[in-house]
Amino acid sequence: MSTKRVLITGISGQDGSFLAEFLLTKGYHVYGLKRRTSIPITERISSIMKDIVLVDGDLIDSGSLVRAVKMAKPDEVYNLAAQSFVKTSFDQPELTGEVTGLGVTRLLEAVRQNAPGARYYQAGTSEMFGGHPPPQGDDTPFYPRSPYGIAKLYAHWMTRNYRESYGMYACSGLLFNHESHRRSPEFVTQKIARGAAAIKLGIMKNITLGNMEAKRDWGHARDFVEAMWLMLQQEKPDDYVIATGEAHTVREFAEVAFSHVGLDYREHVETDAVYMRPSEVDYLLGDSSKAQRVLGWKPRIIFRQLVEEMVEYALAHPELLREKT
Ligand code: NAP
Ligand code: F7E
Repeated sequence: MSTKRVLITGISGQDGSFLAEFLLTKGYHVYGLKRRTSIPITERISSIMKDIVLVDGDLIDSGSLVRAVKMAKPDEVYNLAAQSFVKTSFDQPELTGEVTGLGVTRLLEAVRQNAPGARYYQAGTSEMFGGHPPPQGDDTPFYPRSPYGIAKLYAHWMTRNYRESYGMYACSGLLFNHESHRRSPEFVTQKIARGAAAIKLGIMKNITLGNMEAKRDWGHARDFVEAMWLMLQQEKPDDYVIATGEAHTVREFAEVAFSHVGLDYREHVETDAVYMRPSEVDYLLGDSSKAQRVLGWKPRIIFRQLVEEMVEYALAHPELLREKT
């Protein structure tokens, strides 16, 4: 068992909660950065609260990051905090740049000055490839299509720059979409999974979506957080694409989710331009062959199993099914 110490930003989010659970099983002392909210958002980490230490802080507040790094004295830092919803990044581009972009520089600087030997993971994204045709792999040029993708690209280059300038062990994971029953309700997979369950249970009649032809390479968050950890266990720091290598349309996701509960999605899914984006990323399909070769990582859960797991969870938790997204 490890006696390492880790600081996870975004511990209350989907990935942060899975990563914290995973690192606890490996014996890590887990510290999590948690921003202040008027009611605590700790739903995803309620089962591990007694095993972790939460430190108040925010990516827009340098002092709080320095304090968190000094408290945690980390061997590893995983920066998962972000304004992570692409649609919101068009409505709040400045906030997105501040948190998702500049926040990374604040954290890198806090680590460089206070825990320079710590290994650092940056949550990069397939949105950085954005408009480049598939498949997107480690050598694909970047072409972000949203303020979110652009903020993440800045963060990615800052991470590389700290590696090259200061010799920090800093890695970017270029992760394609990954989902789970812990996904926030506004993302399309959760909206569909909960929608299908709610309609099946008679709670709702229809759901309304935007672009149903967009293609995504959807994996499972539990698989993907293991890849983050593997990146920090190598001899040398590097960046890696993480993806399943299988893409499906939003329409196909709806088809599988609704048919799993015996319904025809065509009778229950409407579309409305309000859910369209000013510029769309049409087709993401990742090539993770480098990660498979070097890290020995490969996805265990792929499309159909993921969809069915999300729908089953929603069916078993009707209390979650009244949120409008
Ligand atoms: P998520 O569920 O939205 O979690 C984001 C986390 O960041 C939450 O804990 C949130 O806190 C925290 N946060 C937001 N603003 C903050 C701020 N100003 N200061 C400190 N913390 C802040 O996202 P996720 O799906 O777990 O994704 C984890 C990371 O991977 C993100 O950086 C995301 O952009 C990136 N990523 C995700 C995917 C994906 O498909 N899931 C793919 C590629 C990259 P609250 O709980 O208080 O809101
Ligand atoms: O959209 C389309 C939408 O919001 C997926 C984040 O984790 O992955 C995620 O970003 C697709 C898009 O995820 C609705 O236009 C149709 O084409 O679930 P999403 P995303 O934008 O791919 C990347 C890798 C990240 O890094 C991000 O942090 O679905 N779509 N109708 C819709 N999307 C939403 N949200 N809602 C709809 O009604």
